[in-house]
Amino acid sequence: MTLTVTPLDNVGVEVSGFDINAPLTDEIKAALKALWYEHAILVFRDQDVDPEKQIAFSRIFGDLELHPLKVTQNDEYPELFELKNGGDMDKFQTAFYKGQEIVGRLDWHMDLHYTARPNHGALLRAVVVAEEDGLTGFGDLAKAYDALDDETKAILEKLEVVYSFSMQRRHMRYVNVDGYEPGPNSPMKPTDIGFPDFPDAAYPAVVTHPISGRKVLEVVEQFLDRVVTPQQFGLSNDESIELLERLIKHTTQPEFTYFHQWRKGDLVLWDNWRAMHCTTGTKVGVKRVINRTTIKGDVTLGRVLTTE
Ligand SMILES: O=C(O)CCC(=O)C(=O)O
Ligand SMILES: [Fe+2]
Repeated sequence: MTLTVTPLDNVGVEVSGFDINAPLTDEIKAALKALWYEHAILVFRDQDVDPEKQIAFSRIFGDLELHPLKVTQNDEYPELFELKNGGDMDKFQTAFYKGQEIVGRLDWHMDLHYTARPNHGALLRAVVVAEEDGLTGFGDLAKAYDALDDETKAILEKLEVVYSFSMQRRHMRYVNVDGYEPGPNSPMKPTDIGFPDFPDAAYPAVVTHPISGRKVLEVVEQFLDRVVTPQQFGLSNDESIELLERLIKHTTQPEFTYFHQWRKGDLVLWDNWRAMHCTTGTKVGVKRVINRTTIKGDVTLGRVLTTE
């Protein structure tokens, strides 16, 4: 097997020459892992894959983690996290965006960011492809960091940013809530969907990737709340808010993002220590099923806030 990489639109690569049914030698495994660290977002097309193969393939990249949201676990394979649109869960996942009812839209985020110990990564497999919409977006926060000017890099070196877990989008300070209305069954608090609550978590605004050593801009819109004690670093609250707004605009520019349009047989793997992701959601009634495996985060990148 000879792996070839082709850049995607802006960030990440498509890996071709890969067949999940061919023997996965140590050499191939090492090459896949190296590509994961080099590019953060890997797309594999036309794979003949089932749950067992997905799980075995994911284990190349580390131990797997079971998601805290048990209701979305597959009955037969606890390693599989099922994301479903067009079924029973729709009513909890439906909201209004500029008057349009959308199922399962998610803002830019990193998985388990609010715990201070994010997953290392995850692999998505399209089981049922939505006939329209249902894209997954990925953003490379190492490339976004590299592109910052030196003055901004110097300010960020000293700062920490806080993520505050909440269920309601309108409580999040840096997501765009223009024209947004929650749906009638949108969860209002974590217990509404059997989710635990989490205290705030702070991260260095620039996190050094534990394996590659690359600098990652740790500023992602979902749950982002504030800079820790900005005055201690020469910033007023207003300036710290403007800085975060500017950084969110920066990271979500097309040059740092890629939107994956799903086809049957697709696998997409990302490094959750470096890349953020989002989903566009689907219109009501559209079926979409994605199975996800999660690579455990074995490094604490942030700190749980007990004091600031
Ligand atoms: O449904 C998707 O496209 C991705 C959902 C997501 O955020 C995740 O799997 O972590
Ligand atoms: Fe996610």
